[in-house]
Amino acid sequence: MNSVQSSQTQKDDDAEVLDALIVGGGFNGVYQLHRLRQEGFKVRLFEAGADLGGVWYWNCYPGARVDSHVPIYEFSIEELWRDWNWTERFPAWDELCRYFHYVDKKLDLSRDIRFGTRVSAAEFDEARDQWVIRTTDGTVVRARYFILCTGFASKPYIPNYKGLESFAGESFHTGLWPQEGASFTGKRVGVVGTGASGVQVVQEASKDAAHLTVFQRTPILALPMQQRKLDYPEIFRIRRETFGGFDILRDERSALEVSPEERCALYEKLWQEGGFHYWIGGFADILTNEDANRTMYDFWRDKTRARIKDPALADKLAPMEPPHPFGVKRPSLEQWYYEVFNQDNVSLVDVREMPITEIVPEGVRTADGLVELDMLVLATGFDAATGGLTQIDIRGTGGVTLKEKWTEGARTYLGFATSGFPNMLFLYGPQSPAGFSNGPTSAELQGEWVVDCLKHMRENNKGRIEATAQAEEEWTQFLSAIADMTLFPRADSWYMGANIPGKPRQLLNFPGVPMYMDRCNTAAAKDYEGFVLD
Ligand code: N01
Repeated sequence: MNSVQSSQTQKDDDAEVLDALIVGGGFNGVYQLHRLRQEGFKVRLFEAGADLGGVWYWNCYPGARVDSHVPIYEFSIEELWRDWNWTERFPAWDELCRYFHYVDKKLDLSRDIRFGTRVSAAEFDEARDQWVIRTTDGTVVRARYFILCTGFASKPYIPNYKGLESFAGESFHTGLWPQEGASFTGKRVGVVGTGASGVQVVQEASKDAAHLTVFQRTPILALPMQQRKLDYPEIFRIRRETFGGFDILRDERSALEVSPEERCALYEKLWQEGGFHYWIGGFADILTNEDANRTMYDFWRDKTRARIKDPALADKLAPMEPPHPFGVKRPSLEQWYYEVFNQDNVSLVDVREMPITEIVPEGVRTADGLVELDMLVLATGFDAATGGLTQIDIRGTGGVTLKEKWTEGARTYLGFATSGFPNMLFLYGPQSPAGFSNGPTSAELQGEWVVDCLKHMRENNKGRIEATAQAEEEWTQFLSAIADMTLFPRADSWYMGANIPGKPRQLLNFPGVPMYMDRCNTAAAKDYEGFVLD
């Protein structure tokens, strides 16, 4: 061992030893910190941002607001909801950040949080059954458990456009928006991408931009927001029992077994309820039967086209034939998105017809010519589900990195753990409900499972827990079989990993919170079946 290595080892040996180190200060990380501390564990949270909020800290672009309604989108801890009132049913990012401040104060979280601290690497020390965790500022800590709450969208995806760095104006990805803000007023603004982020930016930029150009590859099948009264305790009860952890119950019949009039009546009712009711509250076979799905697409299409004046634009935004089945790519919620395209200061570029060939200092060049811009917004999404984990240099037993292990696709057991990486648990990660579940619902349900697991380990004097390769293989095959029963593989979405060039195609989320939790709780009740405990 040379002197550099030996001083490194010395430093690691001297590092503070925690029961658990949590990475990420969004809903999952906050819940873990609160609950593990309550249970007497010595725990600390590292957050790369300067504040709490997770995605709500980073995605502070104009118009960013949650599209899961409150109070579904908050903690169900009575001490918290009793004294908190939202101003809007779908709160904006800044109100969500205020909510996190409120939670911080009530639960006294910050004393165990280090902000501005990005975890860059972690290595499992087999001799001690501990993780050695390093941050970009040189901090080293040791922890028995390494709990990753990095969220599904902490690694922005920026397309590899030729000349992107040469652009002379302002250029931002929605997930890395400047904290000090940026204004659209009087500028020629280009927005690439029409997912949930793109829809929200487009709506805001359309108000003040001198001109707004929307570069669309796939039309978003966006749904209207509406308002409604709140009954907190009843809503919290129902959300534990529904498919996506919301308070929306679906109609258990097939869309094809009812008359067209009855079908339309339900669709109209869901439409008027607003939010995700139209997506989640429909008939039982919408996501599995193409003919049933088509009835839902057609209703959406006709409603949406009626709002767009120019028939050529209507063909682009709400085509007569579906670009993919309805709801297998995440719908977004919108307020005046379709009316934006009736304005004189807005134009649409279909990048399937007119691909972006390069970015130049003056703007974006397509096959059709130059679109001059002062600001370029990349609403191009995230390396979802896996990117937040694999961007950290995590080395398990045998020195293999998580990124290497998942080269052919994510492999987990119960969406919590992966073999070869003992004592590492991740929440809202791949092969868990994550993207199919309301965030706070998952944070609490998955969160309690992790808390119980760590308590079980402590009570039974165990120091090491690891998923078996066999359990992981079975879970992966189980999820793949579920995917094959649905229409999800029919869209190129981040649900399938298909938004990132070269990323393996697989269903990255587990559909159905109750079935998922049932599996997790059953494994726990059988002394953590599928894991080896030492
Ligand atoms: O990202 P996305 P997002 N050239 O991946 C396009 C949550 N969220 O940030 O569809 C041209 O959905 C891409 O085109 P296509 C929510 O779960 C929630 O919008 O792949 N275009 C697509 O239009 C959401 O689902 C909220 O053909 C390119 C867009 O960029 C998730 O985060 C708000 C391109 C990316 O859409 C991600 O949403 C915001 C290229 N090279 C986000 N590459 C709320 O709660 C990509 N695109 C409201």
